[in-house]
Formats: sequence, structure tokens, C-alpha cells
Amino acid sequence: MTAPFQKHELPGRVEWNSNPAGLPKIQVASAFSTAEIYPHGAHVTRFQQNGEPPLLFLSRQSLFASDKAIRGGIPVCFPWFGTREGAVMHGFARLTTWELTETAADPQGRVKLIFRLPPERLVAAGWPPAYVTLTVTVAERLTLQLAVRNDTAQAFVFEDCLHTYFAVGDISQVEITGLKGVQYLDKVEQFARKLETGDAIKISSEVDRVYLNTTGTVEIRDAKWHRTITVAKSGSASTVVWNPWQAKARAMTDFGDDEYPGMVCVESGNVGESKVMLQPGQSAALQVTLSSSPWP
Ligand code: TA6
Repeated sequence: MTAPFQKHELPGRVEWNSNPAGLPKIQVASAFSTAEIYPHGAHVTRFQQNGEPPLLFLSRQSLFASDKAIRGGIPVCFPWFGTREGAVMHGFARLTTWELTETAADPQGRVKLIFRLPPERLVAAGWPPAYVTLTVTVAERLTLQLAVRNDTAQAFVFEDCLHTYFAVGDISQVEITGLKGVQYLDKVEQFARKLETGDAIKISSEVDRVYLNTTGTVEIRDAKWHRTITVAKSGSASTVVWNPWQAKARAMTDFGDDEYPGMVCVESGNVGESKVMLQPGQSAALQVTLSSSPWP
């Protein structure tokens, strides 16, 4: 079978493969790190800096089917976040096969891949056929940029979120910093509006919070694996923090009952009151740069 994007292969840097379920995936090797990306959802499922544990969590029970979202890695939530009446959760972008349009490797061994969301998918769902790309740079760090250009004649209003699942040694030994003084909506308590007063967030039960109007960098301090994960972002006014804990973990069929201690989602986007409005000709870019550094 001819791989649809074989023309974009770069031997030793970008190589086509497929998983046991037959879903095409791309393996990326930079001079500093390795990664795995599925055109299905333009979904990064693995990133590992050389000599470091994996950065991202991927459930061993994740489904890999063309009509299902992958559980773990970095789902791209677009053009909406959360629930929407009569529609799928978190938008259709993560359920759509994106086109790989470009790959490049620079002399230092950094690798860039550009995926495009087929505009006909937007039109089929009644949305303007905006120009939507996800650029993934695999290097010392992992950088994702979701760019939207509204080259249509009508205004385009959307939400977006890079719903990153991070791997941690033990959630009970994790502290999340960078959100002190920020207001949030607590989904566990019917979206009650609250203020983050702690220097660090510690997780010991289900947490599902949308932090509002925050553009700062967040750190995940992992005392079990002795490392700090840094989530730096731009073009994003919302940060979401999620751990399903026990009951929700049991309720999810594509997530192991015992997997919640090994992950935390720290997501970067523009959701709810921070949704984006693009007039014709305007564009916007949501970018995250993810990395981890071992403690000395
Ligand atoms: O981002 C947190 C959240 O919105 C949670 O409420 C939870 O539902 C999670 O996303 C996972 O959503 P999914 O549709 O992937 O099961």
C-alpha cells in the first residue's frame, strides 16, 4: 500500500509506519529527541528527549480508530472545547485525518512537520473553510502551533485547546505552579467560579478546572521522577488542569482504572469567555513549547 504522505518522508528523520490497528503514524527522530504523530487528529502521542523518560502519557487502553479520539498525547480540541449540543465532545478536529503538507529537517537536526485540517471537513460541519494548520517542531523541546487564518468572507468564532496529557511518576507527589491568583471555573462543582490561592496545586481527588485569562508559563514539579516539566505558551488565555481520579477513570473504557496516578493534563487554549473571533483576513496562532529538565 502506498503511504499517502510518503513524499514527505525524510529518511532517518520522518518515517511512515502504522500501528497494530493499521492506523498510519509517523515516527520522528531529531538530534535531541524522538516523537510519534498520527495524521488522525494531527495527534502527537509520544515525545521523549534523549536520556529522559517520556514527556507524554498515552493510555494502554486508548482506541486507535478513525472515528474515535486517541486517549493521551496531545488531542487538538477545535473548533470548540467541551460539550456542544448534538455534537461530539471537544470538536471534530481530533476525529479527522489531517493532511501532512510539509516536512523539514535543519542542519542542527531539528525536525518540523506541518499538517492541514481539510477545509471540506469544516464545510461539512457548517463552519467557514478557514485555513487551519498544526505545525509540530521536534527538537530539544516539543513545540506545537495551531494556526487559523480566516480567508473567508464571514467572521469565524471558535475555541481551541491543546489538551496535553503529561506523564508523571506519581500524581500525589506532583505540584503545579504558575496559576496562583488566577480565577477558575471548577467543573467538578458545576463550574463554580473560584480563585487559586495556593502557591502550588496538589491533586488528591478529581480535578477539572478552567483557569481564566492566564497567559503565564506553568510548571509541573514531579518529586517521584525528579524532574520539572515546563509548559510555555503564547496566543492562549486559558489553562485547563485535569485528572479524572478513581471514579472517572473507571467510567472511561479507553483509560485504565489504575492509570490516573501516572498522568495529569495541563492544557493550553482559548475556551469559554476567551473564545477567538476572527474577522475576514485575520489570523491567530496558539503555541505551546513543552520540555522537561531533570532535577540536579
Ligand atoms: O479538559 C478536561 C476535560 O474537558 C474533562 O472534563 C474531561 O472530560 C476531559 O476533558 C476528557 O474529555 P474526553 O472527551 O477526551 O473524554
